[in-house]
Amino acid sequence: MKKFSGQYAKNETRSTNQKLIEFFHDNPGMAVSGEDLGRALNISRTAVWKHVKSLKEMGYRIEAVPSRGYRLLSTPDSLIAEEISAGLETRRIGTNIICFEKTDSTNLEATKLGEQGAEEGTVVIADEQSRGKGRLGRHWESPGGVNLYCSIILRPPIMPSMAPQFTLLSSVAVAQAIESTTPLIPRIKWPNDILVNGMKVSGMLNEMSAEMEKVNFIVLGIGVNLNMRQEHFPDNLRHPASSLFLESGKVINRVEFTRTLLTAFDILYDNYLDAGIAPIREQWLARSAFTGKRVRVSFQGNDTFGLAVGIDDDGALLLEHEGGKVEKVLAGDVSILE
Ligand code: BT5
Repeated sequence: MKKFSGQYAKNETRSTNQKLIEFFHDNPGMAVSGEDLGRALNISRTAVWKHVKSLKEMGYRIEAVPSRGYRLLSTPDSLIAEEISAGLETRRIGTNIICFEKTDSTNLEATKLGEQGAEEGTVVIADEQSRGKGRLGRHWESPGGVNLYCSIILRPPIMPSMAPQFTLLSSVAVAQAIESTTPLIPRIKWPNDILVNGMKVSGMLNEMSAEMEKVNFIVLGIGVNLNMRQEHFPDNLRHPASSLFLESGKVINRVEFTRTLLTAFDILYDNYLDAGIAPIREQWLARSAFTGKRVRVSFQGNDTFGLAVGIDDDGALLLEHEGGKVEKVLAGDVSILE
């Protein structure tokens, strides 16, 4: 598993590459002399040249303008911690970003980090996963170079029974990120899917380490199909699936999408800590794929039918049976009947 360099993105240990990227981002389109860069970064001109070379190897296009210095022409759309952090103005989420070129599962990596005491808001991202996890032991297709696979570590002061609320929070964050980066209209399907035009483009896996009365940490795994093409999808998926590229016809900039998602998440989490789940639940309901529809909920081989009337504050589905009795459903897969 190869970890991209410069994993600590926004703290005291910011690497020189990170500072250089931020400098270029702060001076868009301008040629900056090696001397000025050296002074700003407190390194020699030779060191500047070496760092520019290393950024070029990471996929940055930087031209040397004779007698004027270096100018950034374009940034790579690689999920590199430094690039995601540049311009990311979040309070908690993404203060520490760790990117892998390839790993088994970002949720497994994040769990290991959580056990080692990683700070709240740590984000683990992979370009490719060899054992991407869905719920209930299912597999998440995770080809390299096209999508986003990320896991966020949270340490909220809540009881373990409230942890499913965070699936609501991530669903709303993903939906908002799709709304701000594409013209598409995302719909949320309980408990953990985001649909576009009825097809699954994103799934979430919410895992937790807890004691009886205390959450140690939560790992929120989020997979979003950004630029996946038809040939990346196997034939045997449970639900029709697609990607934002296939639905919008436009290539999605992965770095920009990731920044947008982390920012949306950060704001919602802040909101949650201040005001609880109620405002997030409202935003979830406004995007619900099936409120008011008849649905089937399958769980462990049993099917329950009813009218989906909403969700409660714990993130449970509210299913109304004939006769008006409302049942709280905590887990399962929903299909819309009709
Ligand atoms: C999910 O499970 O939807 C949770 C997916 C979570 C993935 C993220 S990626 C980052 C983080 N690290 C991980 O290891 N996991 C998380 P579930 O509702 O059980 O749906 C899984 C089912 O969706 C599979 O059985 C397939 O039928 C289908 N599927 C698999 N890959 C897919 C994909 N890329 N797009 C759409 N559907 C997919």
